[in-house]
Amino acid sequence: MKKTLMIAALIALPVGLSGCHKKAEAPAAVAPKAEANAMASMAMPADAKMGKATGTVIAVNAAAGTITLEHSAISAVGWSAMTMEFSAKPGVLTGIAVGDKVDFDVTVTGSSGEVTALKKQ
Ligand SMILES: [Cu+2]
Repeated sequence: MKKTLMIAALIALPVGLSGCHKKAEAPAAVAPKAEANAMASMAMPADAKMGKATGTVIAVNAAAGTITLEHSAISAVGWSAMTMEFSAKPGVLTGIAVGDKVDFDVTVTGSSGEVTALKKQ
């Protein structure tokens, strides 16, 4: 019994990581299969999805490899428009400054996104 509880806690851990796209109706860590299918349109932690969007650069941290973007809706990953921080692939932040309007590609895993390509408009 104790072992089962520990496994459940380990499974639940990644789901609890911070992310701006956490939804109020977030699924339980272990959802019944039928319920999981019904939620196929939601971003699931194990599913990496790719999307494209436009945005305005709010902040750049080249040392940390992060960029904050006020981005448009990204329908491919089910995100609405908002301002959030992304991690960025090495190199994509070169020449990018606060205030730039950009087109970017993003890979979303769970509730976090990584900018894989970025180009000024
Ligand atoms: Cu966002």
